[in-house]
Amino acid sequence: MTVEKIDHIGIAVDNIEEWIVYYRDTLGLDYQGSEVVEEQKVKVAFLQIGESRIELLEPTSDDSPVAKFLEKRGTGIHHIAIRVDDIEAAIRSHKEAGARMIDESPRIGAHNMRIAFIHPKSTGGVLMELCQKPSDH
Ligand code: CMX
Repeated sequence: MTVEKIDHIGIAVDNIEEWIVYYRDTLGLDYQGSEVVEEQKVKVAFLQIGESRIELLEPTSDDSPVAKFLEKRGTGIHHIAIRVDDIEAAIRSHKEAGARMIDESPRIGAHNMRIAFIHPKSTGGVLMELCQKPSDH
């Protein structure tokens, strides 16, 4: 299993359209579009930064994990996504090492990526997402 790169950094915001203006027009990142990820109850916007991306996240309902995060902590870095070439192997090695997986098998996230979250208690306080491109399996 190869760890390829930081795929994206997720930033929780209360109003995605407002924050796209900053990241696209002021910071100058390339805005790649937005989509709703129903299963995760979020709307996401991706902005390219070198070989990585910023993912803005806005909750689509009050019971979204991002709504809970905003309520407790306010806007800010929500998660870091690590791109791997074999997500099943990455999940397996985490479980063997005793890490707490939120997802024990991959789910489908934005851009049809295969994703699995690792609990912040097992990573030093940062919510981590493992992700794999759909074409890699
Ligand atoms: N980063 C760091 N710590 C976090 C966190 C985050 N994003 N979210 C929660 N925590 C911490 C809390 O501060 C809390 O810590 P303490 O116990 O020290 O107070 C602990 O984790 C538990 O938090 P909680 O508020 O009680 O929330 P839950 O246990 O209900 O849920 C979590 C936490 C991480 C399991 C849940 O948010 C989750 O399943 N997240 C993964 C799914 C997700 O976030 N989806 C949206 C992104 C979609 C996408 O990118 O496609």
